[in-house]
Amino acid sequence: MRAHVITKEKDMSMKKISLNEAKKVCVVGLGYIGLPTAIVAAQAGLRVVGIDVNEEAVACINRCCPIIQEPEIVQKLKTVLNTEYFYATTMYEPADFFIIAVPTPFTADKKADLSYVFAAATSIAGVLKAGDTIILESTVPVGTTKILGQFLSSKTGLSLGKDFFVAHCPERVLPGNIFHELKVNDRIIGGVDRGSTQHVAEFYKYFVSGDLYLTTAETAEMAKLIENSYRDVNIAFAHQVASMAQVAGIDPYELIDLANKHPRVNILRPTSGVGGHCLAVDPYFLVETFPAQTTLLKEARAVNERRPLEVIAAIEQKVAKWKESHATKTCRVLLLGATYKADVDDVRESPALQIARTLIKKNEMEVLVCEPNVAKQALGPDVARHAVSLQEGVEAADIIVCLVAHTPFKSLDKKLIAHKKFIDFCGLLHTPHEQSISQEQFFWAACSYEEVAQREKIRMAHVPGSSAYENEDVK
Ligand code: SAJ
Repeated sequence: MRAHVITKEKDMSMKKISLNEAKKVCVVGLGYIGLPTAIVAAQAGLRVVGIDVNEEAVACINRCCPIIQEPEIVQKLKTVLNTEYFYATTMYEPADFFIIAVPTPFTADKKADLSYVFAAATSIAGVLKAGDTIILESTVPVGTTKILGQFLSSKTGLSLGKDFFVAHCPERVLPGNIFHELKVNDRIIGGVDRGSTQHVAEFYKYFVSGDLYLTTAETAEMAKLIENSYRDVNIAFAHQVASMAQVAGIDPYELIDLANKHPRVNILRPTSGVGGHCLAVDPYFLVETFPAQTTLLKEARAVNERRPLEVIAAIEQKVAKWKESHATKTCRVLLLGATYKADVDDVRESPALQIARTLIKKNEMEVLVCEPNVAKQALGPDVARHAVSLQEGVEAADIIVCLVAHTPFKSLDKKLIAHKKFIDFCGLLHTPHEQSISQEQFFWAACSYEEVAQREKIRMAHVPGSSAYENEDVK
């Protein structure tokens, strides 16, 4: 059955509604998704109440100093704050629509933690009335939306699908571009029944210019999970390509760029690991529900979780090699980047931060950390002590390790780095400015000629008839 699509008339300006006829919306969870969604809905003329259990976060929002960082969020919040269209509170209120955008992390044994979702549902049940609609935007295991509807029905005595409506509408915005993508990205809307799907489609018409794809709740839940799982598997492949390239003494970024010249190949980029609260979490929701059908997802997660350990081992190997010719000195290693990915300020589940913490704890080298997007206090006390500016770090470092490809790192001062050794784990140097780094300065990606020659000898030692094969000393 193909999803029904509602395509907005391209010239359709946002529905202008007068305040007294405007629908009221409670957005529960004022985080990376909830707060921008609340602001965009208020800007579209809906009466929005932002709800969060964190009193400090609520107070900060009402003072127009939100605790989440997203470009333009302060300016956009200012347009709706202290108007009839938006305020934040910890108290639930009756409304026509309730959007649940609370965290859905996983537990220590990698099971979905839905406690925040059902805590929100319990509070909503206290104010729910006939005619209301609940939209679950949090990423959840398949089947959760229907369970949520049944839970609310049992709590209120209202009839699901008749007295109130429930649908799942997964968010798919990229941190750093949320305000734009919230409005233009296509939406998948999956209700517990057709009526619920329609009610929610009507809601998103207020501010979504992208197409609205109507489907079932289970299909919408699963679409979100496979989107991020698809990405996680492809990144795992890129990381295994990088591991093979390291053994072969090949620059993984040049290798992948060349392979991607094929019109139907698009290998993603090896980095220091997969972080954030999406790709590192969502595949486990599928593994939990479909254990027999997710062996590939499990292995991809294992590859991506091993990546930071592989990076640490490679750094330690290069530092040991450096020490061979600097016996009396302590090697000073500058780590470039600590966030979970380039050009964000989010360190949640950050592989780069994990690498920094581990190297500092092992104390086999002097670790310096340069993270321009995050105040050093946010790196944690163990790492903050090692935080330096880019200039300080590059001047002091013996080896520079590229962990996160932040844009400011791409214009390293040629004079400053002329005699520095580099190890690149994020492709930072493999962009147009790479001419500033000489081939000899690559400490890892291309390996030294001698290392490659030695590998060649070992490899050929297993080829009968080759000269190396006859030469006993490499067997
Ligand atoms: N990464 C790589 N190599 C790559 C791409 C990414 O190692 O080629 C790493 C990043 O460094 C980062 C992690 O993967 O540590 C996740 O980065 P991301 O940009 O893939 O993911 P998020 O978490 O910032 O946003 C994703 C997006 N999903 C997809 O692109 C399919 C976004 O659209 C989702 O809304 C978001 O997850 C989410 O909320 O689920």
